[in-house]
Amino acid sequence: MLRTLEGVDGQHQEAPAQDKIACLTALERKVLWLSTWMIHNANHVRPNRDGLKVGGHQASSASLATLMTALYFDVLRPQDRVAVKPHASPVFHAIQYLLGHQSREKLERFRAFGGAQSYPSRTKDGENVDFSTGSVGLGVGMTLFTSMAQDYLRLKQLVPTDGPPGRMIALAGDAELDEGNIFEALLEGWKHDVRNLWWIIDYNRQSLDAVVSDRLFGRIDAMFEMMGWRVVTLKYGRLLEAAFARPDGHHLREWIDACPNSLYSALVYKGGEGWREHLHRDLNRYPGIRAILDDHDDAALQRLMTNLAGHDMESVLDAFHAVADDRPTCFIAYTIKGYGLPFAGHKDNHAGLMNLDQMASFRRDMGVAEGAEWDLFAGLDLPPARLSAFLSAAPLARADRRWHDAPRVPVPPSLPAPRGARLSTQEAFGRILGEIAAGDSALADRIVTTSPDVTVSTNLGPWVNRRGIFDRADRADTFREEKVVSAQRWAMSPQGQHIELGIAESNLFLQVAALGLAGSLFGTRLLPIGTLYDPFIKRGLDVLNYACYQDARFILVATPSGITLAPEGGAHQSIGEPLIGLAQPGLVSFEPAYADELAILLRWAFEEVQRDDGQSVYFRLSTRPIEQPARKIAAELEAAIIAGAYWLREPAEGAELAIAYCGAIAPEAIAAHQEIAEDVPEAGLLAVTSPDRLHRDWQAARADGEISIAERLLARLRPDAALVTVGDFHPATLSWLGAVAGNRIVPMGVDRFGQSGDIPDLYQAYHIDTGAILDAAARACLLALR
Ligand SMILES: Cc1ncc(C[n+]2csc(CCOP(=O)(O)OP(=O)(O)O)c2C)c(N)n1
Ligand SMILES: [Mg+2]
Repeated sequence: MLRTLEGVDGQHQEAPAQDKIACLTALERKVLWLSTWMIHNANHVRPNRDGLKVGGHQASSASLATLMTALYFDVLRPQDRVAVKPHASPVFHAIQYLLGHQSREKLERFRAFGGAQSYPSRTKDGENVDFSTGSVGLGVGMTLFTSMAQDYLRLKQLVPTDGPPGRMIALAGDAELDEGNIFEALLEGWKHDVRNLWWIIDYNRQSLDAVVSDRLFGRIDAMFEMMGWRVVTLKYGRLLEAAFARPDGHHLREWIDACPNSLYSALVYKGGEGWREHLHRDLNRYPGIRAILDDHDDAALQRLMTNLAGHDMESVLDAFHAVADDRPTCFIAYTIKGYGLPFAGHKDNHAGLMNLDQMASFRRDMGVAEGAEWDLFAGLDLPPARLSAFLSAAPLARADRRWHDAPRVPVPPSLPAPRGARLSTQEAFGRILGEIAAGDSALADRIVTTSPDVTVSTNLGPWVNRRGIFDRADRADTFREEKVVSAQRWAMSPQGQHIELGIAESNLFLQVAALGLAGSLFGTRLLPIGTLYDPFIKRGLDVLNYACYQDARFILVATPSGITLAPEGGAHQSIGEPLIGLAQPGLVSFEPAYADELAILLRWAFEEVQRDDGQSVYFRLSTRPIEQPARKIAAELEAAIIAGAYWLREPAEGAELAIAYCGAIAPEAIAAHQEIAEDVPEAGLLAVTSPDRLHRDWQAARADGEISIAERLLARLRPDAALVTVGDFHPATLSWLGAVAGNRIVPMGVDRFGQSGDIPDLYQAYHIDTGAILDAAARACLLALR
């Protein structure tokens, strides 16, 4: 329902100069044309080789043409960062083209291989994209966590603070607000007193399938206000406001305010005649309304009735320029989906494309001659020189590069491997980070940790105790002040290096993504480490994918994991996560068994996340303390640990059996191997630290016609030797090893979950204990002998 919401609480600036309005209005027309044409060209002009619809969103783009024109050509400053509604990508590309930052060729290849992307992408479109978008809701949340990252850097003086901070801006579809992650972010932002954040909601009251619920949206402004935000509603444009000011005009306002979203949309589609019929029926008793109807022909009446503020350049500029402080601000901008296009307001317009006839008449209206479709200023009623001068004066046109090159953070040649006869990898992680925290290296200063309420239980305690918790304000540790004994020191200050989040894994992944882009966005690298329980990776999986897709760099520590967490119980067990680690592009995963391996891998990870062609790194760690090998690791072994596998017990040349294990199950594999060695002394024991690295290397080597690491390792075995693979994960994680050299594979692992118990009981129940490994090996060997 077009009900009236609370308006802006700041004062309006002086009306912007008429010249500016004239230029922006002309450019808005061009943006609408180019975005519409770009989609039309891709669907109807470019040859189609596979018969698939190319698509693009003409209606969703038209909805944002005014708001984005105002932002990009006038309001944005170089330090501002924007997440664009994914399906307004054509508008974004058109604007970059007008600013001279995008080529015509890429526009002509919109949605083609190597062309401008369907949804703005940092990795494919490059430099001008601040945040990738695509999965609705995530770009919006991303701006909030990037604002926190900006605060983190500025409060520590890690970036220059002489200039004003950037505003983190999201252009959101109204139906994006159905995504829960937005509200998770909103609550977290309130806790952290987030600033410099604008969420601009394209309130066209339509989603993909439907018209947005009137009742629901009526609550949205109250929700933002409850979280301390300013809500600015851009509802009626200048024409409508003028009509409301006429005699009886308030009846027209009340009529529109009470008009259900669905009826308003339908009438927008029907046009002047439809409005006239309804207004005549409902308001004919008011002479003032009759006068308004008489003064407007059908076209003028349509223009009047669709004059919402989100399409009124002056209203938009006034609203944006009126906000001068850093309070987070939500702009609810009333718009029309498909504004200016023939299917405006039609409920089925989301994926609708203009047909050839519609395009021909739109082209005539726009005054664009055939062959002049890509011209910057064709069909506009201002001289090209004036528009060109206006464009080059826009802050974003004058800006240098939008991405920063940030110097790398030096990483020491080795990290201290924790000592101890029995250790878990989780404890080792805590102790390694604790040691780093105690030193004063550059590395220590740039690490920032974050966790969704599992800081202590993932062993970040030693780090946090030394480096403190981040907050915009100094806050004492009350328990400590009251002399209540606790192992945790939780004082908060701007100097703290741990960001404590509430329980929401989506937020964790957005936060590490934002911190992991700090180098590019703000010019100073941070090395984020996020910790969580392994099973809850799935809770934030799309967000993890989103973070990787835009090549944010971070380290993930997932612990506890598997069924090895034992008494902790079934609901917290994880099975398929190593397969996620294997399959997720942009993320390399490790599951080491020993503390010395972890020290090597963590050091490598700090380098890897900083390499130009590097990736983020996921460690799957365990809470199970296991006996540690007494060894000194030579360079060759170190390289093998990083590459993904090494022979813990080397097989004799031509051995007929080997066991390959990964992670905390090492003791069972070692015990089984020892027993087997009594009968088959030449049998080998392969320690796998990363199924993922091994697999990728195998794929790459096959493509390049080279010999893979796994192939070289397995070459020690007889060609038809049996290979038993085992880990506390789904058996498919390692079963592919059977295809490397054609070994007879016996993949062991976990494919059910839900029981609690101690490790002996659980390993036995799920058939990954020593006895089960022995049985598998015996069966495999018998088969071999037959
Ligand atoms: C997570 C996710 N689910 C579904 C989609 C498919 N999708 C793309 S746009 C859209 C509707 C969005 O409506 P709204 O945000 O109001 O945008 P409008 O086109 O109206 O501006 C949907 C469901 C998506 N991109 N991401
Ligand atoms: Mg919408």
